[in-house]
Formats: sequence, C-alpha cells, structure tokens
Amino acid sequence: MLRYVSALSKRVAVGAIAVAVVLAGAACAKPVAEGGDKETVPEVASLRPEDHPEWIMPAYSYELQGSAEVDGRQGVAAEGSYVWVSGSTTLSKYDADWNLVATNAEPFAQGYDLEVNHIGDIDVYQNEVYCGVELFLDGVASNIQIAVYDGDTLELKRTFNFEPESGQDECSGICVNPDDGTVWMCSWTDTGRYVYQYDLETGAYLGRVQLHASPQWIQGIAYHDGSFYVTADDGDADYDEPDHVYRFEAQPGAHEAAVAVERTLDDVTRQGEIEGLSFTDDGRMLVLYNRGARIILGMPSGFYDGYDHEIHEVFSYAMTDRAEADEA
Ligand SMILES: [Ca+2]
Ligand SMILES: [Ca+2]
Repeated sequence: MLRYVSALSKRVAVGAIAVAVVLAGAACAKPVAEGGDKETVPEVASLRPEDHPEWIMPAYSYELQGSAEVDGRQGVAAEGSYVWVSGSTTLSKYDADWNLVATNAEPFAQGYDLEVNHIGDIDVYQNEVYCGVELFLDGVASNIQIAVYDGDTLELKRTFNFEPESGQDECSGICVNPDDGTVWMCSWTDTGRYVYQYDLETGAYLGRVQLHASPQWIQGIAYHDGSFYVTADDGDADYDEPDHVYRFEAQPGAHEAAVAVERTLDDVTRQGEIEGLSFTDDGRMLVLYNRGARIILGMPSGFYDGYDHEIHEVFSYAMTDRAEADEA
C-alpha cells in the first residue's frame, strides 16, 4: 500500500503542473490531445501494464449491501447524504433513506439554445448536478452539451457546448474530477474508446484520452480517489451475462490509459442494462441497473418473462481497498 500511496501523491503533485500546462495549451486554441506542440506535453510514465500492475488490477473488493428502486433509467450521483437520479428526460433527488425529495419532469423546458431530449449518467459537485445532454433521434446524437442544474431545485443554471472537433458523437455520461478542476464525458457509441476532458470553470475542451482496452457500450463514468470508473453494458441479458465496471487512471499529459476490469456485476437481481455509477462520501459504490425490458440497439423493446414493466434499481456496494487489505 505504501508504494501505491506514494505513487498517488506523486500523481497529484504532477497533476497540478500538468493542468497548468494544459490550460496554457488551451489558450493557444490547440487541444493538447491533437498532438501538435509536443514541448507543452509533460513526460509521461511508461504505460506498459507490467510496469504498473496496480493499474490493471481492481483497486477495491466490493460487497453488495442492498438495492433501492428509483424513478430513472440513466444515471446516479451522490454527495453528502443525498442521491440524484436521472431518467432520459427527468431529474430526481433522494434522501439517505431513498425518499424522493425533489423532481424535475421537464428539465429541457427552458434555458437551452439548442434542442435536446436526452440525459445520460450524471454527477454532482458542490450541490450542482452535471448532465451530459443531447438530441437523440433514431440512434443518432447531436447538440451535445454539459448542462448544470441546481442540486436543490433541479432547475437549469448554465450550459456549455461540446467541441465537435473532439470527434465525440454521443454522450452517455459525465463526471467531475474535483482534484484538477475538469469535467469528463464518455460515449456509448464507437467513439467510446475515448473519454473527453473539459475545463470545469470555462467549459473549454482540453483533449481526449484513449482507453486500452476499450470497454464496449459505455453507459456511465465517475471519478473516485485518483481513478475514473466506467460502466459498460457488455453482458448480454439474454444469456444472463454480467455487465462490468472498469477503472483507469488518466496520467498527466497522457493521451491513453490502461484499463482494469474493476468489478464483474454477477450479483445483481437479474442481468439487464447497466447504466450510471457514483461513489458516496462514506465510501460506497452505487450502480444503476435496468431489468425486465429487452434492450435492442439501446432501446427497450418488449419484456422478459415475469415482467410487465422495466425496473430501475440502484445497487449499493461496500468497498475494501485491496492494497490496504494486502498490507494488513
Ligand atoms: Ca445510458
Ligand atoms: Ca447488459
């Protein structure tokens, strides 16, 4: 564990320098991920997995504690004693006992210059709800934006447009990295082999990171203690195949990241469609899952035996740091 801690603190220190460099690069309107001026890109450590086995092994062991049914099928985010849930066209807020305390059934009613109709996985930072929103029609997404809602009223506060030159063609989830003041978006489509980084304050595009190997059908993203976690709907519910949580660390200045299979979700009520995830302040992982509906090309299409509607459920997992457990 000592080795891991020192590596982590070193990363945080180097990260501060890298952010300054990336911001300087952004001022020249040259996204760092597109290469170009290599002198502005800090030296990157070896990305060989054998040099960093901790990058490709799970960081935590997870024990399922329970689940709660919620009113949205897309995303989950936790801060303090509250949990926020997104549906495709709704935002809701729950207290620690899963009582619904606020909801917005018309989150697109006002404040948008570009038409949108879809929210993916969400995040909450300083009582503001970060949503990746888009116009999703016939399997094609456009008008991708970062939308920020008030954590209490669930009313829209501000939006940032995405950078089309990033190549991102869908937004399935979003997360805030408070350690370096960035916002990250993921995609459910082929462009999901990348995650896309923006400045938390200005919304400026800062570049993209390619994931090796790339999870397929990424549905959600969250940041926790130096690492990013993504969910992927890569298990076929017809065959009771589990979906997965993956983890990666975006090294300062790196354009690619080694991906770990963090958790195989073989202990949910019934296999279905994994969606968003989040980490609570008291150290639990929350994962939103849909079950009951057959999903064909990302759309609910009929039901499995025993179901007449789709159930949206948040599973709560206790976490044990595997490096600390090994030391003990
Ligand atoms: Ca989704
Ligand atoms: Ca699945």
